[in-house]
Amino acid sequence: MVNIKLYGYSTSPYVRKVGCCLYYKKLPFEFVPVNPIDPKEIAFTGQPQVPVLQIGDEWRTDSTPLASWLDELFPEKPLLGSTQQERESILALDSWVSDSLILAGFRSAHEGEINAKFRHIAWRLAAIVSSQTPLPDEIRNAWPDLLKTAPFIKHMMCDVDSTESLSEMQARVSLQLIENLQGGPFFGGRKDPSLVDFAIFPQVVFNYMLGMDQHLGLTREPSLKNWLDNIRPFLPKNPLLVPDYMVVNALP
Ligand SMILES: N[C@@H](CCC(=O)N[C@@H](CS)C(=O)NCC(=O)O)C(=O)O
Repeated sequence: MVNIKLYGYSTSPYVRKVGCCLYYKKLPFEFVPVNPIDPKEIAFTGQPQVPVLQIGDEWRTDSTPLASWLDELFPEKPLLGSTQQERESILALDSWVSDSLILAGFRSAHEGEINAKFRHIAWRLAAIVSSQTPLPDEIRNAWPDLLKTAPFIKHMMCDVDSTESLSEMQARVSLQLIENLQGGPFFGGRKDPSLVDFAIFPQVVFNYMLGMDQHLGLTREPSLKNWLDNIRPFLPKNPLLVPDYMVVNALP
């Protein structure tokens, strides 16, 4: 079996997405934690973005093209379906995940008021990063402000539709999440999991499992609760690329 390494930080939704794709395909891989402040672990790539996936001697970036690369090399359990039509509808939903679901998460980090809850989440994120790439105390302490000023998050904000408020966006995303399930059992009404499920899953459970949200809001909606039950058998108990001791809430 060829050597597979996934470089990244577990606080990145895109890194977790690729991790879940690898788990689904049952491909053994090494997760190499990257320090987001000083990403020396990926210096060999000459660029700062994670995830980086290395298969044998070749490395590539960008989660969706990475999923496509995995399908080319390991066609069993396809992430992008088996026909051109399936591929197109999976890619359309995957774009929604990036442009709406994930973007809304970054937007709340960027626009959210720096109150006690915001600091709690930010410091917890810093603790998660530090558990794998130790950070100096002053950096951990400054994490709430660093989230506000991170250049890549600022850059992502260029894609936000400023005529829609953050709370309107969050409400829209929650409704579209249910719509896009299309009755399940997997996203897009598919009978098998796809890239879309693995882009969504680690995003919607992360804050709950890592102790940043008290409730897993998702499970209040019966169709999403069913989906969670459908997808879980395809993944390990902790597919979030964090050490087990950082997981404080198991899924119900
Ligand atoms: N389109 C990329 C986005 C990846 C991305 O935005 N990664 C962020 C972490 S969540 C990153 O590496 N930011 C640091 C930087 O760009 O300097 C993907 O799908 O993989």
